[in-house]
Amino acid sequence: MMRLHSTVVATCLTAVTALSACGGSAPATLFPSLGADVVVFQAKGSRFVTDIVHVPRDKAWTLALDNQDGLPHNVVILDRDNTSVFASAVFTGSALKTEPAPALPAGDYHFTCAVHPDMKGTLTVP
Ligand SMILES: [Cu+2]
Repeated sequence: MMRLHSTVVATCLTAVTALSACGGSAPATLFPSLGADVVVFQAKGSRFVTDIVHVPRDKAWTLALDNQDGLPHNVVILDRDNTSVFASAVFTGSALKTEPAPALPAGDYHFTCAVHPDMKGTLTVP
């Protein structure tokens, strides 16, 4: 667990450095420097700004949570049956953290925040 934590922090520092290089603003094309397998979830004002998210099928990917609130958020992905298939680490913003996410079979999913169940979004795997 300690090793995973260090990896997340190191990745985060890289992301923050990349952000600074971009002038700190978040353009429509989010964080191109993060890599092709990165899917960004942006939380602001206790809602997911990115409330419709697409993830590639049957392929491991990287979840990036851009938490712009001074509140703890995470991303919990649930399948059709409301079964949690993945929950990312909870952290307080403003910060951006990435972590590995598992390959998902095709289907319709939704996501929420473990701390704020009112935060909702739709995730599709084509
Ligand atoms: Cu939250």
